[in-house]
Amino acid sequence: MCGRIGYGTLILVLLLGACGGDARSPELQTAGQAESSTGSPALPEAGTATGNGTAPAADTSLEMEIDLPAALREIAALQTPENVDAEVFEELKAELARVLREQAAPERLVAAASDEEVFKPLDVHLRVDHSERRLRWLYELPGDYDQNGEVNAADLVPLAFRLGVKAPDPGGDFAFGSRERITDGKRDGEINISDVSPVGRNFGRHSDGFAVYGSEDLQDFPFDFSQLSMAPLATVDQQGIVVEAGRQGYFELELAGELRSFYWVRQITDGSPGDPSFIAKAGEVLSTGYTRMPPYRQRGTQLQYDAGAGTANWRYVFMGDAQRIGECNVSAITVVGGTFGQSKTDYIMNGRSVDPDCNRDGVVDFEDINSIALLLGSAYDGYRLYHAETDAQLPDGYWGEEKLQPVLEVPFWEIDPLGADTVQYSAGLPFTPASGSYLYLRPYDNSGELGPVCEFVEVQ
Ligand SMILES: [Ca+2]
Ligand SMILES: [Ca+2]
Ligand SMILES: [Ca+2]
Repeated sequence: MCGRIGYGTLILVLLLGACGGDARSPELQTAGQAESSTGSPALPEAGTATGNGTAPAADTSLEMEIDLPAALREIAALQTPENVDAEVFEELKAELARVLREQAAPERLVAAASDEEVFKPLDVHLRVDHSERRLRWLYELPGDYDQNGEVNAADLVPLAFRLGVKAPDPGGDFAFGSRERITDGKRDGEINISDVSPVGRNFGRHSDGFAVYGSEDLQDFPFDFSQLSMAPLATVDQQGIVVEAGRQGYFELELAGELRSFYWVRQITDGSPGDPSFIAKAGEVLSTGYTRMPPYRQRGTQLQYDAGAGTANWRYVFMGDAQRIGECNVSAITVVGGTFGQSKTDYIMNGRSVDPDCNRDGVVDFEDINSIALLLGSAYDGYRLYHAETDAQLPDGYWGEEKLQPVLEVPFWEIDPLGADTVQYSAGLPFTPASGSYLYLRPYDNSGELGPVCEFVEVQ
């Protein structure tokens, strides 16, 4: 649990991306609830793989029964692939047999419990594209080097082909989406005999697929990894994997219905859903094309039309921009650290208006760090104000393509957040909007990106 923390911990957790990212969570009982509340396909019953319905996910891997003689026969029967040195391949086979034998010894189980090679939640590089209504993420099951959804002796073959390959940066990692990333099971930037170990540790494990979750409310994400999760929007079968030659496999889901700000997935292995992935960011999975614009709706602007003054008024809202500087960067945590444990949204710090309650739950705490981690690197340059005469002119949903021309464009820096504890915009409208028409704001970026609509407001 997070609880009270020191400032140094704040930084560490920010870098990890989520509070308690390594925590194990006995969430297996969520499956039945998910089914009853939405009618979504049920996750498989808990504990079917191990007969232990309450064990945390990490422990189930240790309790998985391996038929050692059968596994050793399978390894022995494995033929040396073409173009692989027979001696080297025998060495890999011997190493796998050794890892499995060692693992089968009961006294090794305790040591293995803390072993990093055992299955744990992975960065599946989840990416969302709202305009194309598409969610994409990468496949990985440690030890499943041939990406067929099962860890077994045959996974030595792709390992043998890539022995000796090193990541471009010494000590660095292989790139997301590369086949080498999958094969470097130990995640040390080099493919070598020690990468046999994840095959042994996870021998016999299956990936059944993924459960996909989405919400408009960041509070629904189980940041402490111990809460029961909400019902999945969809489940994606392992058979849906797309594997292109020489690449890490990926999954793609077409997003049906109303789009959400926040998406995450959980891998289902041997009938049990694992910990949630990181929340989806914008951009493509298989390229580096990221957008600066946060893909999450920035709600709570309290946009209003003041008929007497002829102005549109709203407050600046950018979750994660605790400093109110138009972008979310690492120094935002200084604001959270400086107001930690307090319970309002707006503060004056060093004479400036700041906004440390990044997740809008009325208290400044650890979860606000998660919001900052989520939005790190995003920025926008200001707001565009739009006017729709009828609801038929409104964009389709909050992420809909914009067909109207903006009425106003208000750069962020037009308001200096000095002093006032809430950053308020007030902009004169060049016309009088009719009663029953609509006003709405969208954040924009000078590179041409337009963010999701904050809210639609009907003129009274
Ligand atoms: Ca495999
Ligand atoms: Ca390695
Ligand atoms: Ca908060």
